[in-house]
Amino acid sequence: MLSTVERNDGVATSEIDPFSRAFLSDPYPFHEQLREAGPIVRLTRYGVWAVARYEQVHPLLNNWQTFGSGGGVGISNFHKEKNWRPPSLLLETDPPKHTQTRSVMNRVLSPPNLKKLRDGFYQDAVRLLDRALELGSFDAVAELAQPYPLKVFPDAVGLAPDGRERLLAYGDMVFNTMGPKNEFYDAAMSKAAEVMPWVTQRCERSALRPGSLGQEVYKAADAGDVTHAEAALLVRSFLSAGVDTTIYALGNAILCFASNPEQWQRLRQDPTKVRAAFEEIMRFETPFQAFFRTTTQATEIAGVPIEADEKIYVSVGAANRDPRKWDDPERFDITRKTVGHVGFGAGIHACVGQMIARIEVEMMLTAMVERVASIELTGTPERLLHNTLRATTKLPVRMTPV
Ligand code: QZP
Repeated sequence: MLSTVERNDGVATSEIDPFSRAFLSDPYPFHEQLREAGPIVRLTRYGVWAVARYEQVHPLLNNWQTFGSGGGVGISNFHKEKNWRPPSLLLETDPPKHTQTRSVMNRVLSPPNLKKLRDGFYQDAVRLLDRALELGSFDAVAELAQPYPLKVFPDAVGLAPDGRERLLAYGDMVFNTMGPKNEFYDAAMSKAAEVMPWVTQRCERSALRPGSLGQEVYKAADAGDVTHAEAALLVRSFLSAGVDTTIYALGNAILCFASNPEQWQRLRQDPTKVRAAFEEIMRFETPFQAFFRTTTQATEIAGVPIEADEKIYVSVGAANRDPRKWDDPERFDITRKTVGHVGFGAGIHACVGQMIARIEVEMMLTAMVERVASIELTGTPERLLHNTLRATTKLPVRMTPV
């Protein structure tokens, strides 16, 4: 039994290991223990701090001055240990550099640029869904959740069709290495030698289709907003951030509806709720569950003194189910008010791709609402064990056409 105890200075400590198999296979009881232990908890297993209550998570994300990203957003501290890849100019960077790169990405991902993608996304969703519906019973991960983002997103970025399965291996590296050097970390990195040269090559300007989002980043470099070398790294951010996250969000979406059939019927009765439903999915089954910040100076949280250059585990997954913030948080309810959920983060690092993610999921859910009368599970879903992502790897369902 893991213990959560108070130190003699009144600070809560816990032996919980957020990267253990037990935690990752069912995080929610552990989230509760972390939230209940106190507003900030020392994780003795790793010598890091943890916040899991909404009341601490949200303001922390809005204070980049004290809770920096330049030390990396995984458990390893880039100030003390070199990372396996050059740091991201967005995710793992603080202002003023971050302000510059973020404004380039904001412009590339502007509403008019994204609007152009909607119809194509919808058509790809319909094509994949119609094929799946012919099967009747199928694995919703293999038929929908995985192939759809893997098609539409790299298309939008401007990648050629070949070799895209490497993006999955790459995403696995990016996200599993935010955890400690455990079995998941090692398994992900075993593919590095094969994958990294490919990723680097695909970020080059010459590899990107004219008119694509990737080319837009290089145009910003032509305009002098970033260097051409930085543009390549910003394209890498697309490939790092935009594949696994949406695949798993979509898998979680289908799982939520398969397990809550009355919610699917509600959505069918009012298809204008597709957007709202996705926000509830992001709250209820947050795909990217937790990340770290590094203190840039000595500070305090809820009266607990924290030294400079300390790692803090920030559980957005736990904050999104904090009963102090949400009524009946364990209930999946597409009609609830989800404003304030931290599934896309918050503050200056809030997901820059959230609008494209929303369009992807919205187009698939819309195609489904039009075509699918009911969704039932025909077997037990298989959960992914992963250092930072919560997802399903197998989702056997039957979808009955309207
Ligand atoms: C991953 C990068 C959920 C986020 C941590 C996803 C993410 C965002 C950016 C990058 C990677 O810039 O490499």
